[in-house]
Amino acid sequence: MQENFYKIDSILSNIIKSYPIDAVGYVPIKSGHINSTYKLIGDDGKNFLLQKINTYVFNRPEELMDNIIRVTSHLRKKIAAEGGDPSRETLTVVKTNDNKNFVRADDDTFWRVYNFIENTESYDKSNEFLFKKTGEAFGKFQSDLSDFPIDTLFDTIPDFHNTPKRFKNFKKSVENNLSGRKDRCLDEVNFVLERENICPQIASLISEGKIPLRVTHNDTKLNNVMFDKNTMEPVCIVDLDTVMPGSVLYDFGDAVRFGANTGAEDEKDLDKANFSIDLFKAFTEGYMSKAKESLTPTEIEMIPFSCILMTYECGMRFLGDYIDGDKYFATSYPDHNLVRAKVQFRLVKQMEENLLEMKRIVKGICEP
Ligand code: GN1
Ligand code: MG
Repeated sequence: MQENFYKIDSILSNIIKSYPIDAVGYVPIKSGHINSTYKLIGDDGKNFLLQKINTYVFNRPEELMDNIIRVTSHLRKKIAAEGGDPSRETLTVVKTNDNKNFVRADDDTFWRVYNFIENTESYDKSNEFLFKKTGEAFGKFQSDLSDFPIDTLFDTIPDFHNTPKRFKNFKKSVENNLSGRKDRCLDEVNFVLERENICPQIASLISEGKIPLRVTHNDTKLNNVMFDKNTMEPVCIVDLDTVMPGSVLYDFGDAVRFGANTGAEDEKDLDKANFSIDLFKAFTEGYMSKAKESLTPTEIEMIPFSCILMTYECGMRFLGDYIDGDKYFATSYPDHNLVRAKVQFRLVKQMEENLLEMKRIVKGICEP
């Protein structure tokens, strides 16, 4: 059955004319806080995904596309060798009529098109089944890329998960108080400042060479995994914009931040947003079943802490953006970033209380 769609407007039509695509309409896809995404409805039943890249956030879009092409080519070979379907199990960038991977429009906006992966769905709300499968998907992603030549990747957003640097920027935001909102979130500001000592704990392991740089996804949210609607198996990991050299701890910690939360990332009723140790266990089991062999003992040891740090870092980014006046993350209402930050800090607190149990679980799974 054909879904309801809008007629292609002049802006989109101006982009689509650079592609060998005939679209009869589009459906806006509203997940994601950064880019704008549209499903293009093809006149012959073949659909596409069109995205306008936010160049305030991604100011080197050519490099970003180069990373995506390299990583998806590598994955395509792995998937084919395992007898999988590369056109479904990783993203396929559609070339323009003059064989480019993107379009830069006259107004300097930057666009790209992917094949649409049919009969799949992503989830914003976690459960143990989905989250264990998500762990398997990201574990496999990590292990499929473990032999990727990391030096060929651009650092498209330098210091993306450099928490000490994020902390410095946060302090600047508080000092400048551009929005004048600082007084409305003093408790949350103090929550961040009190934890300065945790900021360098992963960054220093990297700079001291105690943990390796790997190809990391850097945005391992549950809703960046597409599941087959019929089999409920994970099919494809999407949103490869932040694929860069990084630590596996970023990917593990960020996945738990989002998926081990019993509520939404922006849950207004804080009582509903709780860290679930069962969800943490489910993800760890799934992830380790695919990636355990490729991790070092130090990485494994730091996994529980990484969840605290990545959740804290994300909360600090939401709060910093709230104080800056919502310049970075898309928001739907004035306090949206503050609500997001409050959820993250509640999770941080609960993870701190559960740290010993998290360590016990990781140990049980990795050293049975
Ligand atoms: C942003 O747009 P989206 O949802 O893919 C952000 C991530 C955050 C995430 C929080 C480039 O990702 O770092 O963790 O929001 N992406 C960028 O939901 O900053
Ligand atoms: Mg993203």
